[in-house]
Amino acid sequence: MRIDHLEARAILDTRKKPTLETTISANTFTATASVPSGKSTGSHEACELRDSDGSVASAIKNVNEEIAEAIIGKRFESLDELDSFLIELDGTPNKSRLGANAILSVSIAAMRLSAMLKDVPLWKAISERAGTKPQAPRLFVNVMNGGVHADFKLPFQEYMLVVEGKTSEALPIVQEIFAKLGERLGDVPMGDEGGYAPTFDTIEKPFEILTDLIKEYPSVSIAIDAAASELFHNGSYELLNKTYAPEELTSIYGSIVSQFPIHSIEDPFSENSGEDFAKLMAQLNSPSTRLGATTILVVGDDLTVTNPARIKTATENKELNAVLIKPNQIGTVKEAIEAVQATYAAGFQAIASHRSGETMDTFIADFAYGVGAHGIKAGGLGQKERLEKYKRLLEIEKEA
Ligand code: 2PG
Ligand code: MG
Repeated sequence: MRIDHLEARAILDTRKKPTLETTISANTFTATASVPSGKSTGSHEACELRDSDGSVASAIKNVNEEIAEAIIGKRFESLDELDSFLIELDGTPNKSRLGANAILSVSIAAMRLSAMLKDVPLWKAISERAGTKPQAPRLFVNVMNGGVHADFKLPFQEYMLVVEGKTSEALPIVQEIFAKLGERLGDVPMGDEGGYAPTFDTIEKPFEILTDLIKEYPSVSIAIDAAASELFHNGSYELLNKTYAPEELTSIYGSIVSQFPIHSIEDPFSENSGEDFAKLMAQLNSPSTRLGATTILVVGDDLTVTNPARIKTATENKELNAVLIKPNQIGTVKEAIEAVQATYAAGFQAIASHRSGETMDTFIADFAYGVGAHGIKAGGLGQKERLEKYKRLLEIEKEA
C-alpha cells in the first residue's frame, strides 16, 4: 500500500469531548476512522494525548505533520509493517509522544482502506489478518449505568444483559427487555453509555430487577463491569458509602453469583490486584461453590489493558478466564490482534469493547466478528453511537 493522503480533524464524542477523525487515501480510495475515549481508564493503558485545555490539537497536529510526512509516498508491504513503523516512529513504550489516539486513528483507517482495496468486508480482512475464525459475538448490552459513568448512583459501573445467539435474534430480545426496564424504572436519567442510571440503596436491587425481567428469556443472563479500580481507596473498596476489604468484596461476588444468573464479572478488583482476581477465579469456578453451574467469566480490563504482555502474565497466574479487548488501550490494530491471539493461546475468551466516549465509527463491530470474539460490549440502546455498532453487526450478518 502506498498512502497518498492523510488528514485528521476534531469531532465530538458522546460526552461532547473532542476526539480524532482521520482520513487516509490510496489509489483513489478513501477511508475514515475515528477513535473513542475512555473515562474509567487503566493506568497501564497507552497514552491518549490530550492538551491541557482538553482538546486533541497536538494529536491532530502529529497526524497531519509528523505522521503524514513519514508515511505519505512510502510503500508498506503489509498493515503490520505500517503499524510497526508507527510504533517505532513514536518511540515510547506507551505511545505518549505522538499519542495512542493519533496512532490508532491512522492504524484503523489504514485497515479499513486495505479492506476496500482488496474489496473484502472489513471483518473478513480482520479475520484474515488475525488468523481467526469469524463468529457472531454475543451482545453484552449495558442497560444500567453506575460508577463513574453515572455519578456512582449504582456501585458497579455496568449492568449488562448477555444474549446468546446471533445479533438478529438477540437484538429484538434486548429491545424488549430494555423497554420493560424503562417502564419499571420510570423517569430516570441516562448514563454515559446509553443505559438507565437509577439510584438504589442496596447492592442487590439492580440484580433483583434484571433477574425478574429476564426470567422468561432463557437465552439471557447478566454481566457486570465492577470497574473496581474506581472503587478502590487506601486498600479497600467503597460501595454505596460502605467500605469493604478485598475478601469481603469476594464474598459479595460469591453471594451475587449464588442468587442471580451471572455470566461474567469484569474488573472485580483494582488494576494492580491480580492476586485477588486469582482468588475469585478459584472460588467462583470451583465445583463446590457453584454446583452444576457453567463457568463464570472473570474478565480483565484495567488489569490487562489489551496489552499482550500483561495478558500473558494474567493468564499464567490464573487471574482471569476472559479478556476485554479495546484497541485504543494499546494504540494499533496490530497489537489489539496480538492481544486476542495471546488470549486465545491461553485458551480463554476475548470480549471486544467500545469505550464510554464513543463516535459513529463501527470498527469494533467488525473487529468482534472478525476475531470470533465471545462477546461485544457496545453500550446501551439510548445513544445513536451505540446503536450504530448493533446496526453494523446486523449488516455483517447479511454479508457473512
Ligand atoms: C469499561 C469501559 C467501556 P471506559 O470500563 O469497560 O464500557 O468504560 O471506556 O470509561 O473505560
Ligand atoms: Mg471495564
